Amino acid sequence: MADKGRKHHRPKHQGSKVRVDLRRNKQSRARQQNLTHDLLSDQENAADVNQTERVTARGDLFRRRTMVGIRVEGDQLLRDVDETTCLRGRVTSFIGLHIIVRCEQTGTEYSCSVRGVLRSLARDARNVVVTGDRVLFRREGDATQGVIERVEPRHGILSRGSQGREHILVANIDQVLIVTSAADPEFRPQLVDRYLVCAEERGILPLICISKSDLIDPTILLPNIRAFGRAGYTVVLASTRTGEGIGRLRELLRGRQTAVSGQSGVGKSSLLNAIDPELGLATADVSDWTHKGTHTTRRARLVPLSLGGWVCDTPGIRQFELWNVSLEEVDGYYIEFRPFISYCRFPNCTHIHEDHCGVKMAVDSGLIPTVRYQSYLRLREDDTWAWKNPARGTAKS
Ligand SMILES: Nc1nc2c(ncn2[C@@H]2O[C@H](COP(=O)(O)OP(=O)(O)O)[C@@H](O)[C@H]2O)c(=O)[nH]1
Ligand SMILES: [Mg+2]
Ligand SMILES: [Zn+2]
Repeated sequence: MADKGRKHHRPKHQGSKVRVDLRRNKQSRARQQNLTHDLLSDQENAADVNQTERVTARGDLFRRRTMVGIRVEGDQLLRDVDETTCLRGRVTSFIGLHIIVRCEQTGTEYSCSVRGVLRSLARDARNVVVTGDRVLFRREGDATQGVIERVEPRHGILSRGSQGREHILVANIDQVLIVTSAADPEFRPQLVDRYLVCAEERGILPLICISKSDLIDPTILLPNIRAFGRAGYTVVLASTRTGEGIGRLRELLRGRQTAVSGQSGVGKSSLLNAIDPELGLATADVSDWTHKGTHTTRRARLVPLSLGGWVCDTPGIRQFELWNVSLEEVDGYYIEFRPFISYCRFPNCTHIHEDHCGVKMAVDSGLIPTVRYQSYLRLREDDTWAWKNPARGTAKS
């Protein structure tokens, strides 16, 4: 599905005039009925048109039209808008049908809708505007209302697969703070490894925080801390009770865009409150546990730090998956395996049962920490994981 959408939206040539195939309004409306977040402010710009209709082999009806004022950046189509009449802002959250945009200049929050034409330009109707987007918007309606006119190109995307399609949780993230508690809930280094694989695949810098350090004698964690450290990862032992590591985390988060990942109850919100007391995030039981087990899709929320930068601490982020990683390529995301993979005799070596395996030799000689190799084996065996599998249609090109 994602492939198809992209193909049909590929422009025919670059420049200010671009031939684009647009989903027909009717079709996208039908889809939007299930997507409460999609606003139906669908007044298409009928002005810049020159359109024909065309039916694809699959029977989908597309309008083909020449759009004026569209340029191509990366794989996105950008609208030219008059920037002097627009404000710049960041999408911080979604409340019901409204997109909350925080103005970059003033810090004021606006409740926005989306200019209809943006839906047609988006590669995927589900990700027209997402949390973390940098947007140009125009004030319209009362003092705190606006319309999003353009979404700037994204980087640092965290997403998860849903019914075989990409669902973007948050965009424009620099780093992921992976939090696991030393105890209560029990220390789970394999979970950290999974988040590491996801971050590596996305090209987002991972930082590891072992929280609640006050609950244990840290020497018992040394093998794991050493393993992460040797792979080149930053590891911070922290406690909101003793204050250990809080200053360090503050420096790591200052001025950056950070998504916070980790199981419920490991102390993510408490850590963020310790880093920036002005945040006043809800902690413990209430906010997290009441929603556990229910299937309400809670959208990500982005919060500005008083020290500069933004953080995203939401349940959805904790579930981002390896949906775009295939079983065969996961070894490449255990970054300390990389130098040894070239010594494997078989190019498709799984590093499990093969002879002459560079990875296993490195494990035997202590060059790759055993804890990381064991976690690799467990990750490969886990069939609950949503591996990329073209046959099931979860692949993304
Ligand atoms: N012992 C100890 N408990 C903590 C620490 N930080 C948070 N907690 C407790 O852990 C529980 C979960 O914290 P919370 O921040 O809501 O976790 P979140 O679900 O990851 O956001 C709360 O009861 C906190 O009081 C810590 O450093 N040490
Ligand atoms: Mg929390
Ligand atoms: Zn091998």
